[in-house]
Amino acid sequence: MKLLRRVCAQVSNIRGYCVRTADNKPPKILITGGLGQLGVECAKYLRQKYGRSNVILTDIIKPTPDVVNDGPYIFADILDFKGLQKIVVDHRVDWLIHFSALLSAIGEQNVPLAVRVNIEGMHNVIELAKQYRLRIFVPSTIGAFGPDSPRNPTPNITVQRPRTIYGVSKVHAELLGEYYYYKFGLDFRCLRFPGVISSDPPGGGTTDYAIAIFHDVIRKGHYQCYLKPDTRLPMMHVRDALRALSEFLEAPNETLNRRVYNVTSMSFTPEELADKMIKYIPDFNITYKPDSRQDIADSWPQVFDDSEARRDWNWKPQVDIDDLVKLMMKEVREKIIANGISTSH
Ligand code: AKB
Repeated sequence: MKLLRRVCAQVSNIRGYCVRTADNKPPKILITGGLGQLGVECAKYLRQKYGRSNVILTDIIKPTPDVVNDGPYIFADILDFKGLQKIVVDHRVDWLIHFSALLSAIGEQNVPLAVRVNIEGMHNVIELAKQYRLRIFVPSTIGAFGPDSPRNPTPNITVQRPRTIYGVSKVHAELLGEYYYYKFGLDFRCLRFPGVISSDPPGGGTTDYAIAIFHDVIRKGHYQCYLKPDTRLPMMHVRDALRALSEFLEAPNETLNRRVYNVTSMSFTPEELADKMIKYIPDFNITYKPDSRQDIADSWPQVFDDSEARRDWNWKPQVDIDDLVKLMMKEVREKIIANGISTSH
């Protein structure tokens, strides 16, 4: 382990943590946007690996008792640079996971706010990471591509001309991160995720129909889909997403040929997903009423090529569509019951 760390540090001018920090302790990890779609689950996952007190969840929202009982939770506003500096110093942070962002559909409803949160917020965290030599992870998305990109498959490097403010802000984050890597040696890491499916309620994304469908069908036996039945999009269960994030964060720098990688698990359409769900709830009913989210989906990749991630750091998805439906049926039902809501199935 000692030798590996020394090799990591030597072959690169980037601070080589290789799972533990230079002083042989687990990394201290700060998560922004902690109460969004991935934060709470991500904190749980990383706390199991690195210890409860080593993962600090932050947001500007008042947390539920469950979140507070799980581990450290503090207020952090990504638009307040000084406040962020204080947290990094006080808690001796090593790694920063920057989740704060408005997703695709919600971003279109409030572009000025999306610019502030997604673009100004990114400026703050990247400067912070540079100043304090943090390893920084920023998620990107299939939404960083647009109608001029090849859609099936979409390779790691290709034309990126997104038509949503979310996509524009993510291309900006990718380019800024790469620039800081080449210019300052910043250990910037970024994965382009497909639609991430978890039992948490939908959070304003275009791929979120694949979450909402489980909540509505289990509660009411019916779902009205805002995308056409044959709209194919890349997807991933949160379990694979968190494993990808964690394995990528731990990958030694010298194995990485890029700072930004595509990752995916599967691609499906609303119709194909509904067909799989019938096995669990035979009499449920789905109708289709496409809205403005259809235009967004039509400009996004249908099948994502993640061969570079598989080659460089051994990425391999584990959850396929059958596993995903099985997991979601169980997890969403449990969540609905825990919240005291009645179910029709
Ligand atoms: C969205 O739909 O906006 C997100 C994403 C694919 O990045 N889930």
